[in-house]
Amino acid sequence: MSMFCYQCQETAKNTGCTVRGVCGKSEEVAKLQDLVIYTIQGIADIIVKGRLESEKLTTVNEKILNGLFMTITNANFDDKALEAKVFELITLRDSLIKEVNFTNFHDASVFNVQSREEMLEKASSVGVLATENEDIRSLKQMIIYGLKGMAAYAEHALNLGMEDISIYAFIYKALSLTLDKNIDAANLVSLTLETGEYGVKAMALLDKANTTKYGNPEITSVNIGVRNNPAILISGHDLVDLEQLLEQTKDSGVDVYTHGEMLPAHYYPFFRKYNNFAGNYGNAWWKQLEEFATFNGPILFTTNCIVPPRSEEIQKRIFTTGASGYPNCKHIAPDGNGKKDFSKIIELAKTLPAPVGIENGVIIGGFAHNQVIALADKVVEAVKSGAIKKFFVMAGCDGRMKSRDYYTKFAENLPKDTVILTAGCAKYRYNKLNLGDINGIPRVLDAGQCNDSYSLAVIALKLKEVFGLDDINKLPIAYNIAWYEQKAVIVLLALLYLGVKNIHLGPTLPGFLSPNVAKVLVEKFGIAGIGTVEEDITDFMK
Ligand code: SF4
Ligand code: SF3
Repeated sequence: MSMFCYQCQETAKNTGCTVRGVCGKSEEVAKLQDLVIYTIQGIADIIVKGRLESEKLTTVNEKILNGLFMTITNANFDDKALEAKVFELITLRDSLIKEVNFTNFHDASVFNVQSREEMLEKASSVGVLATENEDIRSLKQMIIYGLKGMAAYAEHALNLGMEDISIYAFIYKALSLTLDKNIDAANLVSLTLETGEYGVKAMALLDKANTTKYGNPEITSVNIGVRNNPAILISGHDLVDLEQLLEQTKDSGVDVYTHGEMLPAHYYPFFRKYNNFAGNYGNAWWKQLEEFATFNGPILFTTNCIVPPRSEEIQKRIFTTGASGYPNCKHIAPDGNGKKDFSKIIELAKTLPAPVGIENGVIIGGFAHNQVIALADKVVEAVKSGAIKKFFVMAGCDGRMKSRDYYTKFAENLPKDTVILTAGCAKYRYNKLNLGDINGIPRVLDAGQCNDSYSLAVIALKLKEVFGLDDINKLPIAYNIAWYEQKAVIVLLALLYLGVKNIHLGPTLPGFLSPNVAKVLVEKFGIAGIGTVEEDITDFMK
């Protein structure tokens, strides 16, 4: 076996990618990512055992978040960037060692490598399969995947100047425990729930950072057609990158369109002041190969999800920034003040034709917590009168598996007196269907990006309060969540921490769940997979 990765929903045979990732990740990249994680675990162990205080570790905190983020599915395929990351982390680690006064270091805190070859060799013995017991491996990896998602959200918040030191301290504690060979399953189960608790904190922090800077999302119609100007497509989740791109393009004659998870940026009042902010182009990440061909202009990836481009022509138009990366694509790093120079992208855009339209019309969104709570009277009234029988939380990710047609059919076949609450790129499975409204409330309420699943939890907690219930599970809300990558893992753990039961998770249950760990999730939390649309709707509506 040359590599092993089972962190995402599309893992080969739902057991693990062992030769090459279904995502396109090479063996080399998979191993370098394993080593990034191992080095980060070693740093965390030094911090915890050396009792170093997270608030004094500004650079370390930032570099750890970024390193974890680089290993999220479809974020970074750039072997050179990952190799450089390992060297950077080792240098950082060695300087931390000098600050502590204990000596019995874990191998992860002291191993050394001088070259790519040595990195690959080291990675072979420290990856996922280094933990032999499959239940312990399953729990440790679930925690690490949750931490990757948490780190992504914390990095976006940090880019907006907001942080919560307790999140960093937790990340270090949890990573250090994942190195512990003697930790038992019971302790790992409680650490999993604690990961969910900090997941809520990270999402709340990011929500605060986004809304403080950009205002509260409001009901918005987003154009999905095109204009006649040359244009740049911005993908991923980082709103600061979008702000900088809009500032730098505002008088250039170049339009900016959002793609994938950047769509919800249109819901923030702040971005509407830019006349060149033209609309949203395309769908969820996995359709990018065809959509980038017709877009014509440059594409800026701020985070996942990148699909390896098939033609050199498209590859030349792809730029990356932040934790994302792709070999031979220009990566734009910030200067010392966090400012990114996008002039190369803008210059390239000016030489290329305007996008070819692939759709027409609008998408309605902007139903984050503040907007929904503003409509609370209407919503409560509709529930009390029986006009709304049930809400379906269908947040999460989209993906390329054929079986995800389920979510479109599920949305189409839901009774007309139900409302879908969504967030994340999962929405593209049904956000262009004409599902109508209930007394003026649209039947698909999009809160935003995957991290805005936090909004859905806030809405649920508000409804619980309004209806005077003692248990969130007594609300007429069902959870049918689609997952793909590790941000969905932290969203799931956050929901479990908040006490939400009977979540259905699909299109397949995670391959990283061992049979025993899956059993715990089923018995303790009522987690279930999906069946047929008809059976599931009947079951949910009972
Ligand atoms: Fe396979 Fe997913 Fe890992 Fe890629 S990220 S190698 S598809 S499990
Ligand atoms: Fe989508 Fe990649 Fe997860 Fe942020 S863009 S939800 S998959």
